[in-house]
Amino acid sequence: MSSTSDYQSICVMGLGYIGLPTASLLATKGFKVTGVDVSQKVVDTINRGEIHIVEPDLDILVKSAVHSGNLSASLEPVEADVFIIAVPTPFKDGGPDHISGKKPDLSYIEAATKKIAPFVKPGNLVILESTSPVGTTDEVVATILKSEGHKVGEEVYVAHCPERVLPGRILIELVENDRVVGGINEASTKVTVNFYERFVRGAVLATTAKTAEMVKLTENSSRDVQIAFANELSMICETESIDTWEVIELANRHPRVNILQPGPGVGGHCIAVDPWFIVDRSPDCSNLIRTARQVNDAKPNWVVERVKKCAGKFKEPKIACLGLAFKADVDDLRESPAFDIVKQLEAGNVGELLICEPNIREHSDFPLVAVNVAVKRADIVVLLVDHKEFCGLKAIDLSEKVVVDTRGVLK
Ligand code: SAJ
Repeated sequence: MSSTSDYQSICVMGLGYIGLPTASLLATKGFKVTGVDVSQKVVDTINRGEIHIVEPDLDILVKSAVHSGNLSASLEPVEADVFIIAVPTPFKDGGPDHISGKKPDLSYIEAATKKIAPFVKPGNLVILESTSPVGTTDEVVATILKSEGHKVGEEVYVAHCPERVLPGRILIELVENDRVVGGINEASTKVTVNFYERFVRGAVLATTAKTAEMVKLTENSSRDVQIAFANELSMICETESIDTWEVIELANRHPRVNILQPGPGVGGHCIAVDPWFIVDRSPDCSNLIRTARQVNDAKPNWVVERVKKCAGKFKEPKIACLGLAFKADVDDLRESPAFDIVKQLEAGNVGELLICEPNIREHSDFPLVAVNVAVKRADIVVLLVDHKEFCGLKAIDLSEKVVVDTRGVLK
């Protein structure tokens, strides 16, 4: 076993948008990394040096990590110096609860912790990177490890270090961003700070596990509230026939105003999810955070109503829907407002839908059409995602069309 300042082997639980980039980065920095995933397909893909998600430069990194012999994927954990848990924290099934909204599902964290428990040895470090409700590192991870006989805090160190990387810039931000590290005790914090300082160029900031959990939820809730402001503004401006993007651009010329951009809603597995973790634990003090979530969640329906209104002017409307992903230049459809809008238009038989998503090859629910074909055939062009392929559309291509531009890029 290496000493805590010389950890060499890493076991990363979960090979998704955070786990895979983290595992491959560590492997290219010389650590011996085993990435663990529940999907045989994911494991096989990575062991071939290929990837199953879209993220700039990740393909090159994974290929070189696997070919160097420092990264391999597996269905089962192995013994290691450091265990990093990077599994999803979605909602529980069953829909919104009338008091708090939605309840976090911690079963993936529980399962990953139980799975590594037999492989953990004295001197090891267990890090939870998954975004988690306040208390999870202690109440779930440390508690499970204790129940499996580990002397947590004395012999086995446990900490939370929330991931903060932006999809589309993951490989840059994994290294450059400051990191917040909170151990379940001071020894755990210290060991974890030392570990991250070996590969992070940003500052590694020490705090407690609970504070680190709250910091992460605060970051995403703050962004959600600010986007809700922009989305509310866009609905107000529409009723006044004012261009929202011009309003925001001009207002942002004030030295102390910095409004974000409206869109078709807020998607992804982070900003649309994490604020509910705060509301769930503190329902009586989180009115603003809850309301922002509701404003952003209501925006797709507002877009659908606008498209329906436009479609009502045509006998057999053909509607180009540009984009399904939750944001620009990614292939991720999770919690995507664009996807939700297209589904609603389909269910409402609003017209013939010509759906474009240049970042995925095919989708089991819809046939996908090339953007030039869709725009040419369409009466109505609904821009849902500001993918680079759409931003280049020329005014001449759209001159005869009714345009619903939810991102303000087709000026
Ligand atoms: N959006 C807008 N208007 C804006 C900015 C974003 O409508 O002005 C929408 C996007 O289109 C998208 C959603 O918000 O649907 C979220 O996109 P995003 O780019 O704001 O954030 P994510 O979900 O890709 O990543 C966020 C980041 N958090 C913050 O910026 C505070 C990232 O740093 C986190 O690591 C990530 O959540 C996470 O995993 O928690």
